[in-house]
Amino acid sequence: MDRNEAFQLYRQMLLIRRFEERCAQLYVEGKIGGFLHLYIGQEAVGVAAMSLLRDDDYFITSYRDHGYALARGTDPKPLLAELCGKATGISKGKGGSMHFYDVPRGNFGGDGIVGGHLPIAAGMGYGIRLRESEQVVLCFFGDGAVNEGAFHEALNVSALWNLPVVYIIENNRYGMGTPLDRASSVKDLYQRGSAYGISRRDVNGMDLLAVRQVLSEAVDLARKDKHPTLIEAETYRYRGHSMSDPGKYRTKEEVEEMMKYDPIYQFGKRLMEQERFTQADLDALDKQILAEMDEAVKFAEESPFPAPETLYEDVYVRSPYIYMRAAEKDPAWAASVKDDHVPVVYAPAATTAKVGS
Ligand SMILES: Cc1ncc(C[n+]2csc(CCOP(=O)(O)OP(=O)(O)O)c2C)c(N)n1
Ligand SMILES: [Mg+2]
Repeated sequence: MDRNEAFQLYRQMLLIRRFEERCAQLYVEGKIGGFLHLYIGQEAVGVAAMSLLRDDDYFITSYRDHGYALARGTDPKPLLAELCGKATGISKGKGGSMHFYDVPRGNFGGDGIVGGHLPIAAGMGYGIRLRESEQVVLCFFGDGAVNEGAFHEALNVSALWNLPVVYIIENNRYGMGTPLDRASSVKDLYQRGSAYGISRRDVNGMDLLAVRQVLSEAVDLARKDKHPTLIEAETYRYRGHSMSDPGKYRTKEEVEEMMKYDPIYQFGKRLMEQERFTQADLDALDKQILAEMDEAVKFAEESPFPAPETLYEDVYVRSPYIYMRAAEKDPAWAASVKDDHVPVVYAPAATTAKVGS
């Protein structure tokens, strides 16, 4: 790897770390609402993965989604604005932390339903097969998702139809407060790929170069031979599941022990041992990133909230249906749906049906 490339990878990991540290601060200040799941500790996986993608490739992930967007090159400003619910956000301030989307960069988003996006990844892979292009899909999820039916459905069709999807389990040892050994009968999660006859690999998710090596083989297999792979990256999250997690299910000692394998520290140390960079180079970069974060915070804070009348825009179905009596009385809603063609089946029934009936 040339010096510049190594520097960029280090930079992206540090950018994610500093970005999310600011997020945690803004959350405590009440400037970020809703849920906030931090990726701190897991940066090597997302950064290694994104470094292998071509511009026209796709990825999709769970709610712990900030790191991939940053590593894929989305500007931190609209990402931070999204977290603050501002109109300048990447999802117009309506998605928040769990729903960063950037389709021009192949980012099909964060998804709040555990395992829910795996069949979508298979569908994206199927689309690639239909178009006969050479794109690939990376699909990231946690160790908690492997016990969802959606995981098995997605792997089965991906194997059956030869879909170019790389499924990446980020095993951070916990699904919320439940340790893996209380949730999974098989502890080596990558072995689950054997049930579907697909390639499978285990990798140290704290080691950027190891992840890159293993993923690069999987991406090649998907691109050239249209074969899916299941990868298990063993990693660790330093922070709670989300900001509201008191973390009582693990000890402080365990977290501190894992921090010794910190992916940013380890990669930086390696670069310095190879005499490619000095501590002063890395410190200067850190300073630069912190300044970039200040600018992003300023941008987010100065941006407006979305106008109330945009509430009904960018939703999948705007048409009236029986549980939207309140909305129907709202003139803003009426104005926003005036051009909708309401399919007959969705037209409000002349009924007195009650919510929940
Ligand atoms: C279908 C479904 N069940 C339960 C939840 C609640 N929930 C949110 S995150 C989570 C834990 C998932 O853990 P894991 O897949 O390991 O991902 P991690 O948070 O560790 O990245 C659970 C159970 C959900 N969002 N969706
Ligand atoms: Mg987990």
